[in-house]
Formats: sequence, structure tokens, C-alpha cells
Amino acid sequence: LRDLYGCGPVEITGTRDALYERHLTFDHVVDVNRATDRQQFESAARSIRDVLSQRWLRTEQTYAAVNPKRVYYLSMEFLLGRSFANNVMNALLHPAVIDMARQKGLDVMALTEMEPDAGLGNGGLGRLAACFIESMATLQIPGMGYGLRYEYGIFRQSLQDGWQVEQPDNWLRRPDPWEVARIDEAVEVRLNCSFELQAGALKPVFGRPSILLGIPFDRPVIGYGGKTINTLRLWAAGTPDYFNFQRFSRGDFVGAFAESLGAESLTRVLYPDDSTSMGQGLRFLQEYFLVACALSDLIRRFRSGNSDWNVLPEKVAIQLNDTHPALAVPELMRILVDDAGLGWDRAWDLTQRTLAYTNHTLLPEALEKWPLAWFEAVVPRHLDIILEINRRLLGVVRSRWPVNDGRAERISLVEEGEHRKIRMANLAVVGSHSTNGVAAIHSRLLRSTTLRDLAELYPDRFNNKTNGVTPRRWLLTCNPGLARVISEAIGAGWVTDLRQLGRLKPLAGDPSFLDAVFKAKREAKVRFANWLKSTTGEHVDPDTMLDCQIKRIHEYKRQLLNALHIVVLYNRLRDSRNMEFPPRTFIFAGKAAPAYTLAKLIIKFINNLAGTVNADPAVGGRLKVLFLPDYRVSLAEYLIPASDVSEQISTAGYEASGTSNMKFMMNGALTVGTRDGATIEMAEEAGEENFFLFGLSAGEVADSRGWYDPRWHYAHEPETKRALDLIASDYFSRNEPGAFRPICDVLLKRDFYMHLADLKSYGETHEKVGRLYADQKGWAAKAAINIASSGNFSSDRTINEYAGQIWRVTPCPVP
Ligand code: DL6
Repeated sequence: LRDLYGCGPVEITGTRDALYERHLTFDHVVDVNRATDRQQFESAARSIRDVLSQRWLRTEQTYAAVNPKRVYYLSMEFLLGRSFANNVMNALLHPAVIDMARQKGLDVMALTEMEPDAGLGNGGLGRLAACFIESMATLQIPGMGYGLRYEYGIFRQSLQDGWQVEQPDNWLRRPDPWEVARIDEAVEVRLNCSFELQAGALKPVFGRPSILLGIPFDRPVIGYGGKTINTLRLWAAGTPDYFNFQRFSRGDFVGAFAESLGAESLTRVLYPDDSTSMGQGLRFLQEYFLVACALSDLIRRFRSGNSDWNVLPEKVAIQLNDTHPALAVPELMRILVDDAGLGWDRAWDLTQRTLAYTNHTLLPEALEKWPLAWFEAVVPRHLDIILEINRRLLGVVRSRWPVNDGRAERISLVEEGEHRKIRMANLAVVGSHSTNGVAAIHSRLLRSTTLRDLAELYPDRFNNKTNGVTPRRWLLTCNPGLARVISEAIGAGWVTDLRQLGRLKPLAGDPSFLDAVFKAKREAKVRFANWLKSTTGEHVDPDTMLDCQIKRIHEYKRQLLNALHIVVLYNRLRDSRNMEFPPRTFIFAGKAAPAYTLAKLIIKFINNLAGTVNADPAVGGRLKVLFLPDYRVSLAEYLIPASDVSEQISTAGYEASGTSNMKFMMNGALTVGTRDGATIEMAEEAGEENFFLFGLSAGEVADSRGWYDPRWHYAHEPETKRALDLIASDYFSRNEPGAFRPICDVLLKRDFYMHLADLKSYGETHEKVGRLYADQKGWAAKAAINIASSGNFSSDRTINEYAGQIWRVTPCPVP
């Protein structure tokens, strides 16, 4: 492997084949011919990493020499999924790997299946972070991700009798071949608490200071083409002393390890909630730990190249992925005031100009507010700083709006009451120079509703950055058939410039192109069906329309609307066996937060519905419902290319952006959706005539609060009534009477997310979908227009906007 990336001969002796074999022999000490699939995967991955190591080093050396402005993306979640196929693809090692596999008789598909998903995130927010760091590397931006190395990622979901069961995801049980432990770069984190074993449980003991170690584990982030290899640095918690020798000598063998066990448990598990800020103190500690490790590390790097604190905002941009790392505001102030000895005003100016904040939700229950008492107990100095920021902030507010209309209380960083709380979103807005939403409608609603007072105080700070996804993972790698069709039509430039897909528009009338698109879809459907069969035993007929709703289970995302509509269709099929009806497979997948009882009941309902519908001879195979367990990135990579219909049906005004909507669109699925999140912008790009939009707008939803009554729909829409009556009659819960009563109650008593208001227009829209699907050419033409119109939804575009408008960084090419 000589001079692969123009950085001189790679100083590894032997051929690339030998690399692989050396790892089998020396890492695993196993006979090459007797290696297991997992050993083969690890050795193949390690050989890929070997090839990349010099380039990875060269990237960091270049940054150190050039001293460019760097971006640090702080996120509690990086939902990476698998790395093998993407690393191979981005490093352009695809031909070499195929060649090697052929020579060695290796099955590359089987190898990739050996890699567990790195599920270090809950959903959209974490997957976005993963797309963003890949785009930064592809755009040659000196960027680094900072997160936590959870030993257990998002739980594995299995189904028992239709109910979700959570199992621990021990993804690091076997050594991860990509990561590099940097023990020498560990940092110390000081807390005003320590950990103790009390009655068998680990408890924080407040007021007894302790020092934790943050141990960095680096993962390569390979830009497409392999020119830049940035770093994702994940922190694991540890203690300086592994165990307490005095306690051990006294025979207290368990207690001797209590402190280190307690410390290590800080990064043990990812919190499995995406839309509530649960009141656990451990989460608060995790957030502080990430912030303290990241800031200590980046400030050390900054100081190694710059002696003048004043240039901090010219050399460092820190993006806060939601409020989770918002403690960066007081932590940076503490570093600048206490450690660097700067005056308050100068420190405050540098802090604001360095930090920027992205908001990802309008749901009030997801906006973090932490008890002030926790700050007092764990990070008292940070509380002092927050209160001083607040004192000055309220002074400004009161002098600008002298009439007391409650504004100061709303803007205050402290929510008053019996248990005072710190409002993390307010802290993030006040302590930074930019606050952005993630789609146009979301950014608008942020300004006009959720953060209105702050937007009036700082109108210039608020901006929009519509999300995007990386086309390398979400088209090139996961859908090779379609990628080939596109590249044959317009060349391969789209891989790094997705706007070029627009050149496909004229081909939406070209029968041979449409035929190729159709064939690629069919190929992806067969591939998915085969994969599903081999991994779960479940059968999917590739000749049916695949209609998919895959995302977290939440009332606002309205899986229930989809399920209700299936009940309506089921009733129609039972009435008329000869009805014209394109055979459909409805696929659901998604996890529910373990404590979200109704979401778990929705999963159970969908499974019971599936059981009944799929077994009913009256349906005659025309309708099938599937709930695929354990939704994860790798499952999405098989399913999205195969999908015909993408369900994006949240109550308008509640989905900040959505990102699976974009992945479906670029893979040629047609969207049934509400005017919500980025779906609005997608429909604008494609033209509404190429979308299936339905339902109330966000304005209509807001206006009907106060008078909306779901019973009106029940009383006036016979199909709605019949569907609900069927559910209430225990038709889908014969052995569990009353099981779905809570669902009927939610829908009929309050229906906060307005399922019944939209059910009729949703059904009418689906009728249009069915008619178009029967016209194969018409369908393929719309699919082609959607693919051609998806160019704006690349995370490269989004990152370019962040880079130019928020971070003000430029590429730093690695020679
Ligand atoms: O911005 C990424 C993603 C959006 O696409 C989704 O619409 C939004 O629901 C999600 N937000 C969260 C909320 N977490 N918090 N806080 O995951 O962000």
C-alpha cells in the first residue's frame, strides 16, 4: 500500500492482504483458516484503520502547524451505527476490499453484519451529530466531535407478546476496532461530590469533593475521498486511584472499589429518553462531565498554539447540540475568570463569541430545567457564575422594559418556586452569539412562541439552519443500485455536491431512466426482504407497496394516526373482497422511552393489529402490517432504499425538522406528510404536486386549541366511529379485555395531537397514493422528481451554512 493518499509510502511492511492476516495472527492468535466471522471483521476493520492511520495523524499535524480556527461539536449523543462500510467507502478502499474479499473467499456482507451498531444516541438529534461530523471531514473543515463513550448504548428492543422489552446494549463487549484510547491525554474533572456504596447502591455524597478522570477514546471520522480524517473524541469516566487499598486491606473488598465503580458508572449508560428531560441527577452529572472534559481538552489545545486569550473566538467555535452541554457557558466563564484571571466583562465577551446553540425541540417537556440545589451541591462555583450572569441580564431587561409585565421573570435563568430551577435554554441563548432552529418553520416558531422574549431581547442572534443528512451513508453506501443509476446519468459529482441531483429533473420523462429507477427500487426491496428473512424470519413481499413509518414512538409523531387508518382500510376490505386495492405492507419500527407508558401501549396495539389483520382470510394478503423490532441505523440502511412511501405525519408544529424524511426522499420514496418541520421545505423543492400533503397546518392546530373536540369527528365521520368502536370492542385484544381503552380515551377525550381532526384527509390522501401506485410510470416519474429535488438536504449544505454564518471557519486542506 504505497502512497495511497499522497503522504508517502505507508510504513507498514507487506501487502494489504498481509495486513489482514497479521491482525488475525497477532491480535487473535488464530489460524487464518479457522477464524470466526467476528475475528475476520475485527481484522479487516483493523487493517482499514492501519491504512488510514498516517492520514489521520497528518490531519492533526496539519491543524497544529496551520493553527486554523477549529470547530468543536459538543453532543451528548452520536448515533453512529456501523462504521465498516462507510469507512471503506469514504476512504475509497471499496475496490481494494472487494478484491481482497474475493482472494480470501470472504463474504463482505457477512463481515459487515458482525459489527454492532454504535447506538450512542436516541434518534434524530444524535444521528444529526453523526452526519455533521462526517460532512465537516468531507468539507475539510477542522472539526472535532466531543461526546461520551457510553458502555451501553440505546437499549435493544425485543417484543414479547407485542410488548416492548428493553435489554442492555453491551456494544463494547468485544473490542471496538476503530477506537484508540488516549490514556495520556486524560483530564481531571473536579466535583463537589463523591460516590459511595450505600445499601448496595451507588449514591453521590454531596459536599465531599472528588476528582474524576476523563479518559478520551478517539474514532476516525473519514471525509469522503480520505483527504481529511477528523476525530470524534468520546470520554469515559474513571478515577485516578483504581481502588482504595486501605479498605481492601481491612477486608472490605466491595467497598474498596466503590468510588471507582461509582465514577465509572457515570458514563455507563445512555439515557433512553429523547423528548422528556427526566429529573435524574446522574444525567446532570453526565452533562457536566462532558462539558468539563471537552473544555479542558480544547483549551489546552488552544493554549498550545496561542498565548493571547483575546483570539479565542477567532480560533475556536463551540457548537452546543441542544441544551445538554449548556453548562459550557459557566464552565468557560470559570476557566477565563478563575484560571486565566481575566476580568468579568472580557471573559463574558469571549464566552459569548465562542459559543453557539442549536435548539431541537419545541416540546416544553423536553426543555431542560435542572434544580438549583444540584448546582449548589455539585458545582457551586458554576452556580455563582450563573447567578451573576442572571443579575446582569435582569438589569438589562428591566432598564429596557421598565414596565413590569412578567418579561423579566420569563427571561430569568432561574425559575422561581418552591424548588428553584435553572432554565438551560435561557442560559444557552444568553451565553452564546447564535441560536438556531433546525428547519424554517421550527426557527420561526422558536422566535414567536417558545423563546419569544429572548428573541425580542436578541433579535440578531436567532437564525435557521435546516437540517441535512450525509448522502455518502444515506444514498451512496446504503443504496448502491440507485447510486449507480444516478452516476450513470449525471456522473458521480453528486456524492459531494448533492445539488447536482437537480440535473436528473429532465430525465423524469425519460422512459429508460424511469425504468432504471424502478429496477433499482425493486432490487433494494428484494435485498431488504432477503435480509429481513435471514435476520428475523419475517416475510415481506417485494411486490407490495412498502409504506414505512420508522422513528421514535411518540404521540406527536402519530403512529396512532397511521394505525387508525389501517383499521379503516381493514374495515373496507372486510366489507368488499373484490375492492380494487394495490397490495400494501405497512411497516413500523421505533423505540419507546422505557417510562412512556402510552408509547409502549401504542407498540402493543400495532402488534395486535398486525396479528389480526395478517391472519384474516378476508384480507387475502392485500394488507400486511409489520412492527420490526429494534429499530436502529443499520436497519434503516436496509429499509429506506426499499421503501415506496414515507410517513411523516406529525401534528403540524411539533416535529422540529425530521431527518428520515430527507433520507426517504433521496432514495425515491414518496412522502405522505403534514406541513411540518423540513417536510415543508422538501415539498417546496419538489413541488406540492409531487408530494402527498394533508391535514391541519401549524397555524390551524394552534387556532383550534380551546375549541377542538374529537367527539365531533367521532359523531360525524362513520369510518372514524367504526374504527374506534372496533378497537373499543376488544376486537384486537380478545384475550386482553380493555387493553386498548387508554388509547380510545386519549383519542376521544382530549386528543391533544389531533389524530381525529386529520384522519379523514389522511385517508383521502392515501387513496390518491393508491391510485398513483397503480400507474407504474406515473409513480416512477414522481419518485425521480423527488430524488432530483432532494439536493438541498445534504448535511454538506447545512454544514456550509454553519461554517459560513455561525462558526466563520474555512477549510484547512491536508496536503
Ligand atoms: O434536529 C434533529 C432532530 C429533528 O430532526 C427532530 O425533528 C427533533 O425531534 C429532534 N429532537 C430531539 C429532541 N431532543 N431533545 N432535546 O431529538 O432533533
